[in-house]
Amino acid sequence: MLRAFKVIGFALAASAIAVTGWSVGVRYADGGPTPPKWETINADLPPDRVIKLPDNEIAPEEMVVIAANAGDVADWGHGVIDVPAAWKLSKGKGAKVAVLDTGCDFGHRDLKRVTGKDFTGSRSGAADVNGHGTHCLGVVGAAENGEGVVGVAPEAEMVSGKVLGDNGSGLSSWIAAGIDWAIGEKVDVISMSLGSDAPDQRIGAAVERARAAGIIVVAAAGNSGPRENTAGWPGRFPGVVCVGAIDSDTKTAQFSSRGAALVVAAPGVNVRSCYPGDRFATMSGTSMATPYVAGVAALYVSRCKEAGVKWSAEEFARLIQKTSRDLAPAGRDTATGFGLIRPAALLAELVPPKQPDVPTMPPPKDPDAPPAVDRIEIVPPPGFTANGKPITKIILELGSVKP
Ligand SMILES: [Ca+2]
Repeated sequence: MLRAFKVIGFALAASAIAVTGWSVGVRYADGGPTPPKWETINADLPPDRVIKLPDNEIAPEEMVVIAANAGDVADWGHGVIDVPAAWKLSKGKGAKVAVLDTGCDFGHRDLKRVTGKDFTGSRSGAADVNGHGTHCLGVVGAAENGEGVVGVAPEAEMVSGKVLGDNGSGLSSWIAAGIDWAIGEKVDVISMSLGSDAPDQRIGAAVERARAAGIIVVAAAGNSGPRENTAGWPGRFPGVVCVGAIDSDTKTAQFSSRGAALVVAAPGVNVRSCYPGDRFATMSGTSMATPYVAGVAALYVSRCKEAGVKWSAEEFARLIQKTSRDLAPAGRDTATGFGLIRPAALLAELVPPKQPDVPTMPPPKDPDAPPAVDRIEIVPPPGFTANGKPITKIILELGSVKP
């Protein structure tokens, strides 16, 4: 039996498209997780530039124009979970992440280092014509290159497995093949912003192989909330870090799927990231929260490798539990798992505990031991006398005088 998988995101119909010289926005009629709003960014736009929407079911909520001189724009989520604090310890160098999605805009200014492979037989090969994959890759690790946006792990290596077709759907066999490819690529982290409401054996077995290979597998809870027990697979497979979405007020997104499998929550509403055509867009979904956590996993692996600390998916899960900021209701819950991920606190756990600075104490004195003697001979200046006698040599013996 073949089962189709769908990208987790919002398919929205455009109600208005407008372009001005200084702001660009695309508004959609049917809502989404928050009221659509205009993103106004100072941009040197030719006034007649038209931003075309990709013709597929996963549409961005807004196209975003980022000024060429804006530097690396960090999205709101970076602030809420304090990614910059984590960057003091790691930016992902030495870690490798596979994003299994709709492919990548390899020409995107922020994703030039990504390589990829197509498992869908698409006419466009491994390239992303959908937008979803490019967006997720940008969240994981858009380059810190002085322009565009910046991802959570901007120095991590990234590979893109195109396991979903250009319409955002894929067969489970493609997804399983992508997982196996990622294992062969020796990645440290696999990020899957895709899901199904039933477990698929092909994918489940591939996830098991990835876990056996020591890979941290991160997957979206889904966008079927707020009803309980809506989280899907592969997020519900054992050992997978199942991710829910919060908004900029750290409230659980309405759409975020709920379930006992939830492990952690991350920013997933109006997330700004890369988009095909060397563009940028905001999108919402547990799809966006998932690469946030995959990016943190990359920082974790990178930091471990650098510090010579052993790392594992189990230890990563343990650190999530220990360091995440609990969100209401108290304790682990079905909306946010252990709470909001806190990368800096998580990485800080890796530093081996410092040994207290105990001064080196001399061994206790042995009263029967002969006194230590330090002997110093000093030649006095000519004509030096003591008690009227000329002195040619002064001998100091230290420690030899008994009281
Ligand atoms: Ca950038």
